[in-house]
Amino acid sequence: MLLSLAGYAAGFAQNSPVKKTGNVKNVTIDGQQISLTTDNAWAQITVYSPDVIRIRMDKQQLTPDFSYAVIEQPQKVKASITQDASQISIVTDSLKAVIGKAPFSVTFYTPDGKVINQDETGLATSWVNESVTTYKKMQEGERFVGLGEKTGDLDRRGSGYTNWNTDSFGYSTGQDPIYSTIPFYIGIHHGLNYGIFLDNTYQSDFNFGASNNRFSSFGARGGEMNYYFIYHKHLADIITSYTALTGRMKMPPLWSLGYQQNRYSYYPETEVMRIAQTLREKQIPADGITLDIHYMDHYKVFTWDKARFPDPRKMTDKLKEMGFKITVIVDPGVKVEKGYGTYERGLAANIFAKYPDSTNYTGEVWPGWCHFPDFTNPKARAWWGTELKKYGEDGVSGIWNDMNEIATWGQKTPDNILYDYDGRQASNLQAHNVYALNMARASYEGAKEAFGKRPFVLTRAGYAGFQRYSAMWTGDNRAEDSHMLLGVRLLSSLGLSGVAFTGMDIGGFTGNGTPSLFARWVQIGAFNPYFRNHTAVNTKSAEPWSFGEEVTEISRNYVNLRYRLLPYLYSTFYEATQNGHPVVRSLAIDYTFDQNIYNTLFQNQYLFGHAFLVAPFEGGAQYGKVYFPAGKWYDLYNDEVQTGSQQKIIDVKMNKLPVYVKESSIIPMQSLIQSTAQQPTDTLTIHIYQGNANNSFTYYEDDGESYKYEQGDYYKRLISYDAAKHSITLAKPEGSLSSKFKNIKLVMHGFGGTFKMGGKALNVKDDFSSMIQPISRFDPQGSDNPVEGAKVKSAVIKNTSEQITISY
Ligand code: MIG
Repeated sequence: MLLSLAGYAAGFAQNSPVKKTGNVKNVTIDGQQISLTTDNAWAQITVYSPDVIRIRMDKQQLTPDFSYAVIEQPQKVKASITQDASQISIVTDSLKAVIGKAPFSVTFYTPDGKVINQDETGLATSWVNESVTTYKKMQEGERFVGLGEKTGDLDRRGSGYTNWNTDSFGYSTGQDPIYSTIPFYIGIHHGLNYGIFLDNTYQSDFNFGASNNRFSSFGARGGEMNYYFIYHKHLADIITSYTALTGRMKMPPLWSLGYQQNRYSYYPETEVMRIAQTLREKQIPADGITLDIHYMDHYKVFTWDKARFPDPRKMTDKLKEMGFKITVIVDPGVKVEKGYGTYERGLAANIFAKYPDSTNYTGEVWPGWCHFPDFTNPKARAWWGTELKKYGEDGVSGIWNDMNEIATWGQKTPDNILYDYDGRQASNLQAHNVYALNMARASYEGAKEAFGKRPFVLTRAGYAGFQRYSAMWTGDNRAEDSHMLLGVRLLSSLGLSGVAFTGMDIGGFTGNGTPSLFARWVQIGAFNPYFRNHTAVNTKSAEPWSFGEEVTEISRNYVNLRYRLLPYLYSTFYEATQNGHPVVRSLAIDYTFDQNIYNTLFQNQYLFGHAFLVAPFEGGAQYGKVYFPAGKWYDLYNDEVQTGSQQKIIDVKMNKLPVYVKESSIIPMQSLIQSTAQQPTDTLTIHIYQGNANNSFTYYEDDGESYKYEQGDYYKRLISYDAAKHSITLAKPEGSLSSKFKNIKLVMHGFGGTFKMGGKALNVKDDFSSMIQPISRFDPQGSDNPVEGAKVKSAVIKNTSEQITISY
């Protein structure tokens, strides 16, 4: 009986359409790398760093390694790799991995032996035709966050997702997939967290307990099983390791952090000028105007419609004088049209994606029938860069990459389109998800050359690693409350997935929003990394003033705050260039093991940088529930203190976004300017909030437009708050640049008593601080309302380049 059952099982396994890895046969250990074969597979396990282990497997011999995402080589590390008859064990300073031999299965442990992550041994890794999947045992209470631009909840437990870059006009709040692919997620359980990055560009699928209660899994429809396992005690460090693998953004041009005005589309030139003038007249600070597809001659990329824009250079010059930079949209489709320069040069350079019979693939999109540059071909990327020179001459400052999923009418790019894949040849099945990454790369590299300054680059689609080249916005959202809140979660999730520079269409792309929705959205936008107002072609006007006087005033209030916060924001971006941490910080980063933050009531809350807790609510909300994580929190508007680890119901008004400042925060601000082309006054105001936690902030300045900072041309200063020692220290500045601020005004929130500087009494006065004045004169109680703000202590000191120590 037993025998026949076993025989049946063996027979089943033999004929099964599911091919398992099976048992380990041969093992070779070579330094930090293990190569092995199993019944059905070849595998390679590499210790990448003490915290990162890479696993590659295929049902054929592994082919030479190549990745568009990973730019880091394995570090030389101390790792002990040993084996016996039943297992191989790998021990580094930070983790331990055990590879079971019969059958092949992987378990990751902490150094003290707790299971972080383990294969579901009965399933492990297997193939169904060309699809490969790794199954992990679902841990008790396990949560999952990240995976990039994915709809749904912060905690992805119970859901499954697909990565296949898709043009998703007016997507629903649960739609999947949408535009981009970042196959990286973070698992959280029992006070532990780990990251898994599946570097496979084919359509990939993730299952976090959807339709099953046994496993979480990740896999792809072709190619290798190729994943990086990352373990750290703190979630933030997982993001640092992930972005060490896939790269980090460079400093953005300062102007791109200002407010950007857009619609589909502003034309002709007089309309663009009217928008620019109105922003200045209404004193809504702004730095950018974006031109959508109607600036082109019949949607032909790299052309201008001469009737609408007779002299682009003259226009961009005039706008520059007014403090505006122009970003133009580019679509990948190049119209097939004799005599059209870009098309002719593309043909001559032979850089378009092809069918297997060597004819160029033709798909239909805005300009009509088009060929598509094969951005996976280095020649095509260089060619695109040459085409971009024209925009440099025209005085363009930003490139907005749209439709790069690729989007075509019909939405079905054929499987058999062939791509160069940097000399390796790949079908559309393998190359589709990296098309946009390579377009963003071509735009970034080309524009960097052509503009002679840091370009601003924006993309709609992408693959892991695109953060090296481009910011991302979340595409065609809807002018609805649920979309505004979904957008916040999309930015949070992108942040968890290594993308710091993100934004959404403020106000909503499709449909017409209400004034209260717009007001709330602009408030949230002021606390988003990329801050752009946009709306679709057939909607009502959606500039702030289109919603009436009150919304105009609310918008101005928050855009003003944004501009005064630029020193804080720019420094926060600097941090992103150093450690990959996002600007929109999901609460899962700093409060990973606090179960309340995953409550769907609170999942839209986030930190903007380290200091501001933003609590987004619907436009028309009258009240809302806020969760305050551990610590002490100051109301941004009046310094009222909330103690953490509790929820509170608060009143919500249209003119006021609930924002709280974390205790011990250090927030540098500047005087109000109308654009970054204007200089603020020479006093930097540093707000410091009394607290019981230590804190530090790296203040950073550079010229805001060149790459000279890479040669040390910056001004950087560590500001530390030592709660136990009762001191605030501004370390000696680093870098060869001097600060544009000659004075520092210290504004101390929540402090009493006396202050000393360098041992001597510091002259501190009682002062009143108001970061923002949200009470509008349209508020029914407006006139009765006292001006909002807080009693603080302040002192103005010289910004010397010696260490400055303040004690209290
Ligand atoms: O087929 O260029 O997501 O922001 O305004 C639509 C026109 C093409 C889609 C982008 C949107 C842009 C629009 N584009």
